[in-house]
Amino acid sequence: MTHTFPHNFLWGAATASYQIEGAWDADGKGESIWDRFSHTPGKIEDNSTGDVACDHYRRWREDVALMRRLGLKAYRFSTSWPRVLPCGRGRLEPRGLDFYDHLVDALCAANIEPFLTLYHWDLPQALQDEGGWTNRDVCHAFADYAALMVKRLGDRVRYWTTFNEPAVAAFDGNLMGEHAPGIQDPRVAYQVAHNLMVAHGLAVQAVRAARPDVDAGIVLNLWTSDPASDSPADLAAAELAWQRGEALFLDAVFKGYYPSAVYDLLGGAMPEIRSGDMALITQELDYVGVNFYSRNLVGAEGNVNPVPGAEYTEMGWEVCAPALRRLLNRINRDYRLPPIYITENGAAFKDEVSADGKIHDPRRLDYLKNHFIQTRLAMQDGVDVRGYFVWSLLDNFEWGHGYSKRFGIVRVNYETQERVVKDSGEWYARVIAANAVEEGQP
Ligand code: IFM
Repeated sequence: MTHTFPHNFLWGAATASYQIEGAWDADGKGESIWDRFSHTPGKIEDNSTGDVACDHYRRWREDVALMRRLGLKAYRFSTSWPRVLPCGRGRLEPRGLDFYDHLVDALCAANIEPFLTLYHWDLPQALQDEGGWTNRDVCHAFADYAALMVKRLGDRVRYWTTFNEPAVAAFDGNLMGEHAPGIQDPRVAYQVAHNLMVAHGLAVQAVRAARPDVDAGIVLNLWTSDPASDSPADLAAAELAWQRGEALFLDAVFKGYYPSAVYDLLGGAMPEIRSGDMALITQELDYVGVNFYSRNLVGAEGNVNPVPGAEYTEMGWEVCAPALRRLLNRINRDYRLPPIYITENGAAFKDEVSADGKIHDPRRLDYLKNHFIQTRLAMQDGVDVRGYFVWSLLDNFEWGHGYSKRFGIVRVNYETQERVVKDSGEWYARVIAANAVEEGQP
């Protein structure tokens, strides 16, 4: 069976600045919290850093040529705040801004729609030193940075995402301490979560004030919480997990309040919410990005893990494509949403380079194929999905896991920086060319 997509469906691939750029201190770039964190011994699984990563800062021309060869219609990337504003505010580094300017020009010349994210976790360290996202001044600094970027690039970049995955920035970084800045404090984490929302609202306003003609949105990472059984206890546990996790950000952005389950959880430890904050947070958006990887199977006794018989990726995440269709239908039912883009979806598997020099990665190919199909089915259910970005264009620095997890549809040899398109990448190019996915064999 063939699943054909609408003619203007935006097929793309995604990356993020710290994960691919390298050049961590080149051309006047300031230190980010991820530079500081990865340079701290013991923080990254394989003791690596993003100092060089995929050397994209120097190889961007080659990378855009690769995107063109794959036929990508869009490229989602993030800009590094400290590359442009080394201290987060004040002195501008023109070489940093020029880098993004040239990248955007090259994308436009290649007919690839730039889809820009302003914050994919690399906060300037200078701002962390002022309290990071717990400090409301940082929210205003972010809005100023957003305005600066949109003034320079808004004539060519239509899509402006404020934040990538605020949940991960807030909780992995400030509750679990597994991401930069490595804090483990629930009070800090929830204040960061709220302040990220405030910064989102301020940035949307700043982007619109600078250029009313661009599209503004946010990207959320969403997992379904599927009940382990139909028992009332499991159903309630699954719903509670959804309310405390996903609904925390969805309700704030699209309804203008936090779920009561979050108030129940935190009680007197709720973050400081100033008058007017919730109205600020719930700005009309032009799109919402959904990053989807897996689901949680939730029971009253805890999560079911591993799920018997299920397949898992190298991240330890269950492969469950039908959950994506359920997720899209649920958010479509519960919220008045703008158009949706799947802004990330993909899988880390152990890749091997075969004797023929190729990377045969059937599991990644199948993963993508099944998620494309589930998305198309959700669209037929009535969900307005406009595009899809595979995570990731390139193998890259997978945060606390370093280079040990490979998500790319293009392999990166970190010794030589050679790029080799994997089978999944070649297949994706065919999907884009056909604007359709064939069920069954590739
Ligand atoms: O690599 C990350 C990305 O930066 C944000 N979303 C999830 C990906 C895989 O973990």
